Amino acid sequence: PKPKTTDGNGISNRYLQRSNLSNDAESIAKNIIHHAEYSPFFSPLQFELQAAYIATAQSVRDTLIRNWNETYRLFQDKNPKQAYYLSMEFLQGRALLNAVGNLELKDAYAEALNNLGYTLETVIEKEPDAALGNGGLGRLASCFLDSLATLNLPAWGYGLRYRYGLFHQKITKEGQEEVAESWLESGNPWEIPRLDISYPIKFFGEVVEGSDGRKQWVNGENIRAIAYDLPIPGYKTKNTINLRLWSTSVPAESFNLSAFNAGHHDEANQAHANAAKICNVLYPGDDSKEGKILRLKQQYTLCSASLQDIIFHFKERSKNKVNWSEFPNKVAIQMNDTHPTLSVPELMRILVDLEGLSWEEAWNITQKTVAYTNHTVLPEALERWPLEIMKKLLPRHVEIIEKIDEQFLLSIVELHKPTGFTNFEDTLKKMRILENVELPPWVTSLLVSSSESEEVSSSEQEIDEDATSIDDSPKVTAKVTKKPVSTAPGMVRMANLCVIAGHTVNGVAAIHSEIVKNEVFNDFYKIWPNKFQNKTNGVTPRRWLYFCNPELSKVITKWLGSEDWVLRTDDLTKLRQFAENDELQKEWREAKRIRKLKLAAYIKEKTGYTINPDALFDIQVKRIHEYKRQFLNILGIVYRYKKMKEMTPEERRAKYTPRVCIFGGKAFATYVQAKRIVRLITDVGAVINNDPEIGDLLKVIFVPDYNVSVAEILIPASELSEHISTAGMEASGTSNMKFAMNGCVLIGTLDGANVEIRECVGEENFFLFGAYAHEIAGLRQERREGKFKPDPRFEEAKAFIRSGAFGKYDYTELLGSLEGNEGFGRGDYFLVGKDFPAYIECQDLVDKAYKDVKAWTKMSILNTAGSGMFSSDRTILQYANEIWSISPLPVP
Ligand code: B1N
Repeated sequence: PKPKTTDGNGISNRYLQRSNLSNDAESIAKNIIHHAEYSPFFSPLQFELQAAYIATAQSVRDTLIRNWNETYRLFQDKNPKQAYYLSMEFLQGRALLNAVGNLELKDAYAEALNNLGYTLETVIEKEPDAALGNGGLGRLASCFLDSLATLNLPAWGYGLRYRYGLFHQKITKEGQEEVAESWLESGNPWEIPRLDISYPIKFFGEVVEGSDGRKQWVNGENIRAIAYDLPIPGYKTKNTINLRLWSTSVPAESFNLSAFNAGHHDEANQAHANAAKICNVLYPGDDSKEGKILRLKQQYTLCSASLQDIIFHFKERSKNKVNWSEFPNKVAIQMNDTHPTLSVPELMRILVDLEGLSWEEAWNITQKTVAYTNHTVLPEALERWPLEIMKKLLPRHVEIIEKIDEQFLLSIVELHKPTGFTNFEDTLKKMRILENVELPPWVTSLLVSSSESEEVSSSEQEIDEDATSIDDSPKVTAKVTKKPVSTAPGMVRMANLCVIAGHTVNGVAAIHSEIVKNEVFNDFYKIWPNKFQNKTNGVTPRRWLYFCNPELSKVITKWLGSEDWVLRTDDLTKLRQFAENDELQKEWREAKRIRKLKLAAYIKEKTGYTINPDALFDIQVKRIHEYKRQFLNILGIVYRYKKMKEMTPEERRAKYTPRVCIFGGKAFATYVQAKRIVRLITDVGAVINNDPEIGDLLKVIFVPDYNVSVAEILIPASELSEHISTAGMEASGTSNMKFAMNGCVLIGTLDGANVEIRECVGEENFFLFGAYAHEIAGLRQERREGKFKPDPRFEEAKAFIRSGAFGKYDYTELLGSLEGNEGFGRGDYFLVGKDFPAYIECQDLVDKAYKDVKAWTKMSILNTAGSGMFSSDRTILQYANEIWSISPLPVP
């Protein structure tokens, strides 16, 4: 395919210059009205709020498109090395405030809209979140795009354009209910459909050998991926990069007109329906075989379309002098977790089968091009796909993966020749890409001949030499023992493929990267120590402080004397010298209070509960997961409530600080235990919030449908935030960084980025509790041996729930997960019982600390002051320099 460029190259400069856009409020107002009239989304001549939002967005988009085109043209001309960030998720949130903020047009747009009878704030509220992600991994990708554009780096993002995103969460009396997210229903003014940029994608079919000896993948199901571009503006720069999202369809000719006319309507539509469903939702259920096929189709669509596009640009920029060995000098591909792993066999397929390179050349290029970021150490989250399913769907890719696997075995065998192969089999089996697949005979023979003590059974058989597909594998002539074929199905371990193919593997926080090296991928680390890096996550200070918390930002700017901190967050440390200054402290509290009032109003609107704005706002927002331990939080609240009920009103007031405990987050639709935790939180809230004895001393709120926009309301208003995962299980966390930036004090375990945050903000400004990562395995072992003695306070909290104090719902199954040693339930795998006493004692310290207003404000200021290193600008500079080797290319 030869898609045309859409950068305006074909348009005469004379006319391009005439379309210059003016930035004064009057011209902007005219432009908004122009769009309302001439690019309507709705009924004609309307300018109610919805139409005003769309027209405003279209007007901002004009500037974005101009900047996008200039950036694109510069990249095309200068042909720098470019990074491509492939991700299944991008959690962009809303675009309007971010765009006018980055373009420094916020005041002009506010004035223009005032002249048209609206406020910018109300118009902003009309935009639905682009919810193309589920959590931290997706939001990280979006923060990275903001930083890439801001730092003028040549880079693009690639993802999928899901019609319904993940899901919209409703909170009812029964807990969480999922409904389809309708973010595209009223149109998306930010996206630019590139109907001329589309690529063919194939599934199923077979592999044949062409007359030239090259493998050809033929027949099967054929669809097309169509490009939709979202312009990503940088802050205070013209550079505007691209997030290219793929949508799936089939050409009109695939519509079976004769079947349709014969009344077979569904059959006629089948090809289109099959293609369209690929982009319906993010993470469709994958328990069924159909579900697995759909997920693999999604992953392959992302990888294949993006690679075809990357290669198209490489060729176009090479100007007919394509030199494939230059490819890694022009292209860096980052795989955001294992979801884009198929990029590896797809790049190999294109280079070998379509471009005619040798296997060795292609492998060399691929390895130098791709890099892998690991985001989790949870074994169940490390992707494995059934070999059989993959073979049917992607027959050629499986051949390629098998060959990569065998080449890998060969290289490991070579490496170990000097030391011999005793006890080597298990290591090999653990490291290779294929699981539950017999080792090639030439490997088995090596292993047998090296271990003299091993008995050769009677089931000896001759190995067929031709059975080895690998060209340069040792010829096997010896008689070897054929092990019984395992009954477990063959699997492809995506992470192992990523580690083997990638030139770099990185974790996302210091402690996580150590676990990646020393535990999860230790066998690989031992042979390739230089492959492994750390890139501690970061968040964009534009969206997560400057735009979402304008009051606090103003105070910071005033005390630092300039706004430079928005780009140089290390400057925030200069706040330290004023941390005890009464005037700053007063301004700081006033700024925070404005945001607390806004949150209180939001909570009233969404849940009906009235909260006291002077109470301590204690927030835990993140996906609901047992390892994140929302359960520990709510059990602590249950215990607190019980103790309060046992006291006189005077005792209560003396001991406790008024608190509003706020939760938010989605549980995966099929994750039953997580959904029970949501139910428990809402049940507990329903009782406590209506208990007149308790009043404003304690409130428990579950904010429905947590997303980027909700986070922008919650985080600026927070005073205490909870990051209380079982140590070693949270790879990094990124909301912890946002909270700290907004002057929120953290309570947490020594896990993920908490470790580095605590170092940066100072130990005395962080409420630390709980077991350490290195103790966890031992604690679980103790538990298995029946040695764990639960604290009576923990037993009391659980018994209170069991007593029915929070309604009729049967919590046996949920509470059961905390019991037993490993048999019944899960033997408290996440060590809630172990950390419970330390947690509630730490919370008592928080109560005391909050009563000292001055000391608390100081802690708050020092959190912001120490948060500078958690800007994604810092993270992205490290990726640019240490993984991608790309350099800034600013648009003049
Ligand atoms: O990635 C974030 C980290 O800050 C979080 O600690 C980490 O939990 C998160 C499979 C994931 N890791 N793995 C996922 C998401 C979807 C899926 O299907 C895994 N998300 C994370 C950014 O580094």
